Amino acid sequence: MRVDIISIFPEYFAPLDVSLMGKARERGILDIHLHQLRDWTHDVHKTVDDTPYGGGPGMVMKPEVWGEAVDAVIEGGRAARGADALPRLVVPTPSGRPFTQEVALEYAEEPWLLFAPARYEGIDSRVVAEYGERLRADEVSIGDYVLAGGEAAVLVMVEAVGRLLPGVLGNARSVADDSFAPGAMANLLEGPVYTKPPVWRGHEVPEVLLSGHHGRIARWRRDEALRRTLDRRPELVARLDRDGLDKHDRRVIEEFEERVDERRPAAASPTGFPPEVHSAFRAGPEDMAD
Ligand code: JAH
Repeated sequence: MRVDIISIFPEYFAPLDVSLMGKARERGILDIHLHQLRDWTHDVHKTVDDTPYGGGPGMVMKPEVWGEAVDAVIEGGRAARGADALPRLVVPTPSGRPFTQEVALEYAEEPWLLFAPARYEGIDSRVVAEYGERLRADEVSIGDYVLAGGEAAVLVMVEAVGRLLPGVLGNARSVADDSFAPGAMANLLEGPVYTKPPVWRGHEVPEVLLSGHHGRIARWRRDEALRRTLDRRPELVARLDRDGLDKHDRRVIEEFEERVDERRPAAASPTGFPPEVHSAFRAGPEDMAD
């Protein structure tokens, strides 16, 4: 996969030389090209921003500079990848569509991504309007908080996508098991994990994990994943596919709700839905040991 990044802080991306992403680049799986946006300015001050139309605080990034930069990077990529090649343009912004594991999997299928992280109050909106007519242009958010610029969001996305590329993770670890990966554990957080020693500072590893009983271990892990998700992300449980829940899952959910009633008597249902909604969670695979 080719990745181009245009930024006024290309040095911000030094972490992409390290660890898994560094290895993927060495091995040619990830072909990252960094560009200094100011290279496409024409004035002595290398100006990239101007005051916002309509007034208000802060500055907005000028469309002409971004337009020349994106055009040039597309031409450069085409010289390497063919005259018909077009990148998918990704602009991080707090007002974007959520970047989720689903989006990461979609981007991992793309041969060429072009990231355009902004500073100040963002890029003149005509830039995404223009490229939206010429290629797929996405405004995406990695979470509901405001950064000082889009660079950190690009680092997050390149790592989330890069680790999904064939050959980046060892065969020992499957991306199918990830929290938020489609499959059996879809929409469940991963539960706790342990390694040696079996007792550390008086804290014991749960007995079942030492039992060697693979069916019971799989069942316990699913129970812990469900309990953790109910506690930390109840809205994910409310969205669970009913066909993915078995009788045992339903018992775990009921027991959790009873304990919530003890601890927080005034608390609403942790899923945010009334009890009758939970009766919708009926029937499902019975393929795990009780
Ligand atoms: C802030 C340009 N979703 C996280 C996120 C993404 C981008 C930005 N902030 C937060 C941002 C300032 C300027 C982009």
